[in-house]
This record gives sequence, structure tokens and C-alpha cells, in this order.
Amino acid sequence: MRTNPNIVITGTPGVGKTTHAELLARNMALKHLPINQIAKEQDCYEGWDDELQTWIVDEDKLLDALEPLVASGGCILDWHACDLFPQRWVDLVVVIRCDSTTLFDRLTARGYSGKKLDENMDAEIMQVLLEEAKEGYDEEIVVELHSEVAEDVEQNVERIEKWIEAWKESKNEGGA
Ligand code: DAT
Repeated sequence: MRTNPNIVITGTPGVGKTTHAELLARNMALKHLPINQIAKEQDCYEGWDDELQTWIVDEDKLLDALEPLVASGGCILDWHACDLFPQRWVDLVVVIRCDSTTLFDRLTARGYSGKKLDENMDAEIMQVLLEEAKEGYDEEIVVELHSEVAEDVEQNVERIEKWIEAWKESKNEGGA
């Protein structure tokens, strides 16, 4: 049984996942799992997509690498996909959203261009990650939060912290 929840923070690249995950991890002493970095460190790739200029992840290998980390709870899974994480691992799914103009500026500043830029912009406009989250998990554990300006990050993290406290209290009551 977990004494701390596992939280997925997902969304299109550039929306602010890592910014949120780092602050939340620091404030609540949770483990931030930047999935891109873990996939790279543990070589969980099965190829390179030249068109999209991105690695193709070997999902089974990645899940095997993550399993021991998430088993004890208290993890923040920070990734631009969410449907591969088994439901039983996950207590809350936070989908970060961002308006198109702001996201465009962030992604171009990151060096995205061409098809990679277009696909990510389309994904945000079509709310692909929100739909993926709603399809993959119970709707009541999926929350959508906006991240355009710095104050949004603080407010969003505060909201998630309150949710974590409530989750812990409900577990304590259940166990009493
Ligand atoms: P992601 O992890 O989703 O790719 P990030 O956390 O790396 O995104 O953020 C991308 C960039 O945007 C980074 O330079 C920080 C900035 N940013 C994110 N959220 C923001 C916000 N609410 N206000 C201002 N800047 C933000």
C-alpha cells in the first residue's frame, strides 16, 4: 500500500510539466521522475524517428525500469504521454495546458521547427493529451491545469498539494 500518491504530470512538450514537477517534488518531498531522462539513461529505445527527430521508446523496457521506482509511491511521472502507465500505478493525472501563442514561442525558443513544431502545436490545439488521459484513467482522477504565466505554476502546485493532503487523509481514515 502506498502512503504517498503517484502523480502523472503530462501534456504537450513545452507546456510546463517539468517546471511543475520540480516545484511539487521540492515542496512535498516527492520523487521527480523525468521519464525522458530515465528512458535515455536506461537505454529504453527501439529506434530513432528521423521525421519527428525523436527517439522511439521501448515501452515494455521503460515500464520494467519504472516499476521498482513507483512501487513505494510518492513519484511524479513527468512525460508527454500517459496512456502507457498502468492504472494501478496512478492516483492523479495532471494535464498541463498552454495557449497556442505562448506554446509556439516556448517551442521555437527550444529550437523546434518544421514537422516537429507543427505536430506538437496541433497536439495541443486538439487537446490530444487531455483526451488520452480521460480515455486511460477514471475521469475523477484527471485534472486539467493551465500554465501560461509564472503565477499559474504556484497556484497549480498549491492545488495539487491540497489534493495530496486530502488523499493522505482519506488513506488514514480508511486505515483507522
Ligand atoms: P515541459 O516539461 O512540458 O516540456 P517545461 O517545464 O520545460 O515544459 O517548460 C518549458 C519552458 O516554458 C521553460 O522555459 C519554462 C517555461 N514555462 C513553463 N511554464 C511556465 C509558466 N507558467 N510561466 C512562464 N514560463 C513557463
